[in-house]
Amino acid sequence: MKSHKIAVIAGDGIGPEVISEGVKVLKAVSKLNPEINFEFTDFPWGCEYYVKTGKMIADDGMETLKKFDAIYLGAVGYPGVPDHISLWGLLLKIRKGFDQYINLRPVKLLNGAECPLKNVDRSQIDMVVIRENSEGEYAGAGDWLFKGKPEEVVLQTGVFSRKGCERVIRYAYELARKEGKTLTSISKANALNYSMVFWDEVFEEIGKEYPDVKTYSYLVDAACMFFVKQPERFQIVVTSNLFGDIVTDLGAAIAGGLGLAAGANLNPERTFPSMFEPVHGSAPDIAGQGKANPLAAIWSVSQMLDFFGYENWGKAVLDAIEKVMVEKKFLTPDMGGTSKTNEVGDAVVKALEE
Ligand code: GGG
Repeated sequence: MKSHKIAVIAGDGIGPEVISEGVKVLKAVSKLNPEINFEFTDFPWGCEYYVKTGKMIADDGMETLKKFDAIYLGAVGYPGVPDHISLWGLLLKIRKGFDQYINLRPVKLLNGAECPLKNVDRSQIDMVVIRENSEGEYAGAGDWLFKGKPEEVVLQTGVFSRKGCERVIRYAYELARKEGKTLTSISKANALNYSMVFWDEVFEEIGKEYPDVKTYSYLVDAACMFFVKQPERFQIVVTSNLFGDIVTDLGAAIAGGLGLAAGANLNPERTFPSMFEPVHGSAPDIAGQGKANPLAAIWSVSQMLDFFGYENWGKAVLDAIEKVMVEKKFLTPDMGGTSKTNEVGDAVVKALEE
């Protein structure tokens, strides 16, 4: 029997509500296949912990997390704690500290999901966005000069290293080759005349090693338009940290909403644990009311199963999500239903068992 140690950081707001449904699904997978076992350890880190201790994560938190096979994270952010403190203190600290340089975000319109777009072939909204997850505009490089003075200047530097660009772009080419899909790079080289010119050059250079992969390159503004007007143009997408964050929210909007947007933060070399999380934040306005949609958190469990090599179970979980959505008996209010978070989780488990 193979046992996987999962560190659970439910975090803030709706995080604990959605994460407990994902844990429920993992336990169901283990029950259905006793060859797979998960050991869960909960950690209380997040904004409440910050309010009590002045830290988002314990001093030895990263050392502790290193011993796990995966991290399952809910959400960070709560009123009273500035967002940049909560993001940098936990989420970005883990992504960077564990070199999770791939952020894999599927944009796939499942059957049963609402799509706001008219006249599109639903089956054509099926892409995977690979967001560079370790540097770019999220490198934390910058300065705040002459604070409070009339000549005040703030700098936020985008960091694009050769190593950082090459590894994410190569990962994207490999995935496109493996899946026999097209690869689209999203950048903005006309305006960002250093970083994005470099990105485009690396994309082209690496492309020479993959003559079998059909490629496209879009400016981010044009890409946003095509996400909405012709999403069928995109299959595998690779882009920078900031653009990836933005286009995947747009992707969520065309694929059923943020309640269905899942994300995996991968360290492909497996030197460090990878982290799985719903894309959405802590939604404090609905926290504690059982209204939160757990499907994004459950979809990220499917990604975790894929990463562990249990692709058949990853697919089974995704199929179970889709079944629940098609049946429409157990859905949260954001999807037009009246069910509670835990009822949707129970319905996914039931669909998985059928
Ligand atoms: N589910 C994790 C979470 O709370 N995400 C909120 C967020 O703002 N994330 C920014 C990012 O993914 O870079």
